[in-house]
Amino acid sequence: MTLDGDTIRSVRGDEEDVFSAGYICPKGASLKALHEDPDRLRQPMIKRAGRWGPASWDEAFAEIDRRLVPLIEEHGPNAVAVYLGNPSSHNLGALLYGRALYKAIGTQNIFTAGTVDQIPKHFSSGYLFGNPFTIPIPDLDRTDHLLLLGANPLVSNGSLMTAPDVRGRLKAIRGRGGKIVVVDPRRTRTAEASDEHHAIVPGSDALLLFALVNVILGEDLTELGRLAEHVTGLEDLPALCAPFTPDAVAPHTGISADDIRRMARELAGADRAAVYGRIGTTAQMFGTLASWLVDVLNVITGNLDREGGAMFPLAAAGQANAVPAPRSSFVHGRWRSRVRDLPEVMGELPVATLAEEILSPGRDQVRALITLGGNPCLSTPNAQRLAEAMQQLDFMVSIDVYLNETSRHADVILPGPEPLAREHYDLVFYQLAVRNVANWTPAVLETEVRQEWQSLLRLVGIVTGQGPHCDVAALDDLVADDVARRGGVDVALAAPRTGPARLVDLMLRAGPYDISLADLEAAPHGLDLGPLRPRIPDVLSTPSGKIEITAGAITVDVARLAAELGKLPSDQLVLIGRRQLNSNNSWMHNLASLVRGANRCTAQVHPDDAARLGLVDGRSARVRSRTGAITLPVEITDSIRPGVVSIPHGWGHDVDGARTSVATSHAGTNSNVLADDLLLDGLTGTAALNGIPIDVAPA
Ligand SMILES: Nc1nc2c(c(=O)[nH]1)N[C@H]1C(S)=C(S)[C@@H](COP(=O)(O)OP(=O)(O)OC[C@H]3O[C@@H](n4cnc5c(=O)[nH]c(N)nc54)[C@H](O)[C@@H]3O)O[C@H]1N2
Ligand SMILES: Nc1nc2c(c(=O)[nH]1)N[C@H]1C(S)=C(S)[C@@H](COP(=O)(O)OP(=O)(O)OC[C@H]3O[C@@H](n4cnc5c(=O)[nH]c(N)nc54)[C@H](O)[C@@H]3O)O[C@H]1N2
Ligand SMILES: [Mo]
Repeated sequence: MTLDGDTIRSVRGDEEDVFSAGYICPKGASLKALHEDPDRLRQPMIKRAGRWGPASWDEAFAEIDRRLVPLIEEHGPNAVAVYLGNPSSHNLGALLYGRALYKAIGTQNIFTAGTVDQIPKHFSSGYLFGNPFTIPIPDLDRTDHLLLLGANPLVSNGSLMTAPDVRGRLKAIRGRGGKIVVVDPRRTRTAEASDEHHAIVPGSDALLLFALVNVILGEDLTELGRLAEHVTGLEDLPALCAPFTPDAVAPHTGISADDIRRMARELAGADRAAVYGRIGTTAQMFGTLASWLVDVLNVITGNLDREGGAMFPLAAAGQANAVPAPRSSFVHGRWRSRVRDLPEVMGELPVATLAEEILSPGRDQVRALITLGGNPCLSTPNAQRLAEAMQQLDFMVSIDVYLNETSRHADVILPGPEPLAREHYDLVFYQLAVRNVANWTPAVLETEVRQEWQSLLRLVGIVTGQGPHCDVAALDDLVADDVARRGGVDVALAAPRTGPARLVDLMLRAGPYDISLADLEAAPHGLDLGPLRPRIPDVLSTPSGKIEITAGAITVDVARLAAELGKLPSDQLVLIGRRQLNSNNSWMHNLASLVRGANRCTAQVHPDDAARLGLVDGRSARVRSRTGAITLPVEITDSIRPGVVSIPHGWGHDVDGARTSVATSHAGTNSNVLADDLLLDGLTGTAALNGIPIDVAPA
């Protein structure tokens, strides 16, 4: 940041940064525009008699105290639901203090963006390795063979694979003679930059992956290497994969049996290979099985936990598996959603069922909602119904930086500071990074906006009966004591720091490297802690202490997958999503630099489908699913598999009452009106946002 007082002159990447080497994405470069955006909220808002007005912080908290506390007293804690959105995992305040709030409320109704995203991967990791955050990450910089499914990291920049400049890192794989294979219904930018692309039928990844396992076992290509003594349950694998031969799955996946056999042989034959799946493999009907099979392949080819394979990062702070944990079984379903009986996973309930929890009367009905950095009215399935449900709430608070599609339903909005006005440490994403690094970023701008951690603690005070003028510093001390106790360090070591800086300091001191926050402050370009290192067996904490490769909690769903083989391949049109470089889910569309140019919110259709349906490029189509219908421009392209339509999510900003002037004039259409809240991954209830049956006709 080049600053002139509090005016930002320029934003560019830090060439000396140990991880990014100066690479930044267009959204990072837009932080100046975010800073200057007049629509961004800088003070709390209260809605009275349907009209919004600015409020002081004291007024806003008094209003929350007046309306939320009686509701909890009368109806109990489960009457309050919390929705945690994606920005809350990129935000130190929300990450470190959000938990204190929902623990203080004591509600089981915690809904998250994770349940439209990666929960299946946590579930499979929890049962395979013992901890849901023990997630193997492709060792991008050393692998020779990368099989990517349902991921477009050239656009998304890598997810469950934190890696700046993915393009450069993928180029390097090919530069050293390696191979990249992409499995995606669409020929994405990543597919264009790969050696081989297979346009798979949406939702059929688990079938393909099982067939790859089938070939590797059948042709005796299994090579466990040093993993052999650390795996249990392998003997059940042949029977599980028996039905899924290449010939059986070929008509359902759209990939020929010969190609499948060749893919399996090349994967098994590569010196160092990694299999990686992302949202196209998790947010779908067989998300958990696909997530599991990705790692089954990594194990049976001997690539798990080996250099150039799929490895376990060791972050400097917050990594749950940093020290050997007592052996115990991962558990899920400790409670279930009231209306649809869906299981919690990691304490989170599927957001696909939030609307009916609000709309269905009875004990524990959701009457109040707190959103924390989330926009579920654009991001979650059957979005129209959720918006209608929000109208029925007795009270709603949004902790959010805009008055937008979701927060317009709130009664009180509490803004947070922009990224430049808060300190940052990437607590979550270093745990998923392709290299072990640590970096502390101090706030570069002052702000009048209260820090989110302070607002969250004030809410803790309110829901615990201490009132809106509770002692925030004392509550912060309690949180710090808890963090210190769990990390086994003395809280006094971090004095006189307070807030997130104290917690990060304590977590670093409790962490696996001999560093504290002062070391990071002395290294403004970051600390490089080296390439990923093998971590088995210490990283495993299952009951057996081994990789439980055929854990029953996962394989129970195999029969449902096998039933797919008995169905005739269908010619039903299906919808999938796509990410766009200049979008950030739903929320950066209010920055002119990121929405310039042609309308990106188009329905991509294959020329054959367009001809059959009478669709014309650039003209409007009506797209209909069980849950709703939208109208948007058609983009005819042979980059999409016939029978598949792709629409990006996060658009549809032309709603009444939002205060996002730029986004409203580049509105696009909300694809999640079409996403069906009844289509879920069988084990976790994660929404199947890919593979939704639709009809398309000229509008
Ligand atoms: N069809 C379809 N739907 C999808 C997906 C898909 O692939 N296809 N992807 C899913 C995925 S992976 C995800 S993660 C979800 C995301 O779903 P959400 O997390 O619900 O949506 P976002 O757009 O990330 O939410 C951004 C919200 O946070 C606010 N915000 C931004 N910065 C801050 C901040 O610093 N503090 C606070 N308090 N608020 C802030 C924004 O104003 C906005 O309201 O979408 C999901 N929805
Ligand atoms: N620029 C930008 N970057 C982002 C985001 C953003 O909104 N914009 N969002 C961030 C978030 S929250 C996340 S979770 C990550 C997601 O990161 P990625 O998963 O890499 O993101 P996508 O681009 O949605 O890639 C998913 C791919 O899956 C394909 N696909 C759809 N259905 C199927 C299927 O059934 N099988 C297979 N094999 N493929 C399928 C789609 O065509 C698409 O190319 O991106 C993050 N990065
Ligand atoms: Mo996500």
